[in-house]
Amino acid sequence: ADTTYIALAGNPNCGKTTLFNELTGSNGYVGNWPGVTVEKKQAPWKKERDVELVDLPGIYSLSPYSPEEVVSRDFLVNDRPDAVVDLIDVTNLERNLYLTTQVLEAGRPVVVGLNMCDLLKERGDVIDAKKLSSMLGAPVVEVSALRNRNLDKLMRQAVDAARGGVATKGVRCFSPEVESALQKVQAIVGDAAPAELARWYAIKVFERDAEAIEPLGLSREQLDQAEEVIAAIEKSRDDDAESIVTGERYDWIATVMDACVKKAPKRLTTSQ
Ligand code: GDP
Ligand code: K
Ligand code: MG
Repeated sequence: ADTTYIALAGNPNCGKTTLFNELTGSNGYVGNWPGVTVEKKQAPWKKERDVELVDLPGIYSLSPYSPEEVVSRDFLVNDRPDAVVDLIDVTNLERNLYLTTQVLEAGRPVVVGLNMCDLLKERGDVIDAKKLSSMLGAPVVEVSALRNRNLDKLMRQAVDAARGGVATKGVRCFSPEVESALQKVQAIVGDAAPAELARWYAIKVFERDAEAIEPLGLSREQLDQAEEVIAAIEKSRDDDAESIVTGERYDWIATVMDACVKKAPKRLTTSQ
């Protein structure tokens, strides 16, 4: 049978190495990603040897500002794993979701693992995983990599998603004004971008991410038309396009936090 490739993505310290070692028995191939001194780890899932896990570098974003970010997005967008497990440290949910909103746009089937759920219990915080799943448009599995909880379930869902081959859509996290600009840019890019990556590339063009859009080989005319759309919204917002995108992602994440997280009431402690 063909090998099924599943990438593990997540912020630094979200527990990716713990998960990778637990799933693979940790005796996999370790080397560097081509051209950079960023560690690459790859090994089969110990329960199904034809499922290959690729541990991506820990990152906060898929922008091009560090070798780790470039390696991760090149792998997602160009090498195209069959599915992605996006691992989230649930005790830092708000910060971790920033990367998640971008991973969901990369045109691959995504399953979200909510890691460190054992710590959540201690704190008394409650996450509505069903609601979170519906807002993200992707399956969400509550796990603990350290305590080996629900890891088979996470992998089962990832393998199913990989073999189903249906790319996750990406969330509608932008305001109507920005959304309409993105639609215009997407139309300008047209079939220069593969269908599964149409939205990904529309956002990258909007952000003027030259490195990301280079493979599209857009014409001068297409770039000028896009620039007109981008400049108009920058003028109306008095902000640059990249900051607008970042700001709206965080605004959307705030609504997700409101809808999905119930904090434990703060206990008053008395000193004695
Ligand atoms: P990475 O940077 O994403 O590779 O994260 P690591 O796997 O190195 O984990 C970071 C820290 O979180 C380590 O101290 C792990 O033991 C701890 N950790 C990982 N998963 C869990 C979990 O499910 N629960 C708890 N409580 N700690 C975890
Ligand atoms: K670490
Ligand atoms: Mg690690």
